[in-house]
Amino acid sequence: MSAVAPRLIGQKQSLNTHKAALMLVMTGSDFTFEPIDVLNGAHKSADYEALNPFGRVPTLIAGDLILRQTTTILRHLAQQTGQYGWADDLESYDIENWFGFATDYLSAGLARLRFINRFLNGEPVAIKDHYRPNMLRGLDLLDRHLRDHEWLACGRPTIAEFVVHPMVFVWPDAEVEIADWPAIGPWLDRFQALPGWREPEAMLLEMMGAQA
Ligand SMILES: N[C@@H](CCC(=O)N[C@@H](CS)C(=O)NCC(=O)O)C(=O)O
Repeated sequence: MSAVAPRLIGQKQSLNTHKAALMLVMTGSDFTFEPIDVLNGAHKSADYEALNPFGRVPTLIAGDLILRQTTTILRHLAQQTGQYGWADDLESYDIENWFGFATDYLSAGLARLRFINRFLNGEPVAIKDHYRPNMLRGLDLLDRHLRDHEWLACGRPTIAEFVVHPMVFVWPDAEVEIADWPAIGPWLDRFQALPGWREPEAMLLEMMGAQA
């Protein structure tokens, strides 16, 4: 890690920002949070795109290194801190399955419904109807895995949890009742019991206040 604390640029309601921020906090990493107003398009400004041409959040600046994808940030922090990472190639493949799962079933599922409900007043309903079956299938898959696994990959908490947990944690905004998937709630609780876990949005809001 560089001498200057890494800078996390992101947005307090962004689930990808939550993933990176939790990894920083739960590995005990020093960092500063720089909020950017995604809801008003600040992530498409020339200044931000000079840092991150993909025009999305988060971005982590660690010394000379600029990391522009959430999973890259998580991998980097796992390697830097020796926490929540993988021991060999097989373990890293195990973890990567869950990165794919999150893209396939949560980005195109629970996170989509949450976004529409939280930021677009629940409309268009047709889009929610389109994504709902994929969300339900994703929760079924997750529940099935967790019935006989304590953690997603490697038999211990890894960066797979940091990708998947923040996206499932927002289930109350996605018109589901998580108790319908009996193995998921206990896994949410297990992750939330790990040292340093905080409710991510409240934590970022608090950091914004403390830095203001
Ligand atoms: N592939 C990127 C995706 C990041 C992403 O989609 N971030 C959302 C917020 S959670 C965003 O920036 N949305 C703004 C937009 O799509 O314009 C990553 O994994 O970091």
